[in-house]
Amino acid sequence: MSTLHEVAARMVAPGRGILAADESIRTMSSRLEAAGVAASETTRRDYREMLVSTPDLATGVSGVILADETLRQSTRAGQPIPKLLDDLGILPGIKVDTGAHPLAGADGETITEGLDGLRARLAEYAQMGAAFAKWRAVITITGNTPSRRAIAANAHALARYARLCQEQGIVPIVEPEVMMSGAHTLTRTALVTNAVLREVFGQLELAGVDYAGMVLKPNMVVPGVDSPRPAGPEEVAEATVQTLLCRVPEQVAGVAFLSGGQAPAVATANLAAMQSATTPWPLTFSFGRALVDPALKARRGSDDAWTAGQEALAARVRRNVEALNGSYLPEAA
Ligand code: 5MM
Repeated sequence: MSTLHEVAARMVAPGRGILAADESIRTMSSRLEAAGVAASETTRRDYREMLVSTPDLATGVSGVILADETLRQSTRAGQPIPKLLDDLGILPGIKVDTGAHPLAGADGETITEGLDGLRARLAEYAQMGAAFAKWRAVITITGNTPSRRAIAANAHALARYARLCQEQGIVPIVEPEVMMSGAHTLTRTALVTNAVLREVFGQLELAGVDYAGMVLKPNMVVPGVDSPRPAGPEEVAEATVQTLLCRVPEQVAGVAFLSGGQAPAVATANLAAMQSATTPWPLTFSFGRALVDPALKARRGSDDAWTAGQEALAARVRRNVEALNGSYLPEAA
């Protein structure tokens, strides 16, 4: 088994998922400010250090996706953050895209950038201890989007990124996110997700990506956030699994869902409902907001609340592990 296969299998090992703590400097700063913390390189580091040093994090978290800034930072005690994760038995990962930018001539659609110079950046990240990487494509649903062109351009970029990662010995997380914003139905999300995954796997195939050495990070198939007809966990699970079974090759190492703005308990309930399906790949979590929002609120920027922040994160991780192992009981959303 190659190292790529081993790392990918570790990322989606039974009963564990991934913590997405890779907010860009801009997003992280605005989230800290919203929690009453003045944003700076130091406060962003302190917040990330709080998350990754949560006691027993490794029992439910196989890997943490970091932003470039965090990968280069050390804890207050002077230990490099990727080394801390490695010592804890958690794989350090790195977000390598440089964000979604307007796609020329398109109606508000975006193309995710970051391919220029990526080979050299990946080589440096590997030296710094990154075991896996992440690239997120953003697909929006409106009356006239997504366009075939936006889907094709983003799928092509994801495939070039993924092949470059594997060339450099890094496992790619391939994240095509169909956004929840809008009033569209669950059926429309299913159709769009199906079309996006079809194009993404077509491009991954063309690029010669080794499926057993990658992890897919898709959206769950949910109705738009403003849809008049919300869907419960059973309906979401059924639509999500059926869509994935249509399009995701069985060799893919695993599927780790993003939370996409769902309330933490809703994302966990949906994940739990999927576990009874028979799929060729493990289904786990790679949540950002659904894991860290309670921790950010609990901490509110005070050092005294460091423990409260860690307890809030640990509680969400525990619930998601219960979702994976079949012992999850519904919570108040
Ligand atoms: C943690 O946020 C990630 C980076 O976002 P920005 O570059 O926009 O700051 C983001 O890619 C995240 O990993 C995914 O969207 C999944 O997070 P959610 O909150 O949707 O689970």
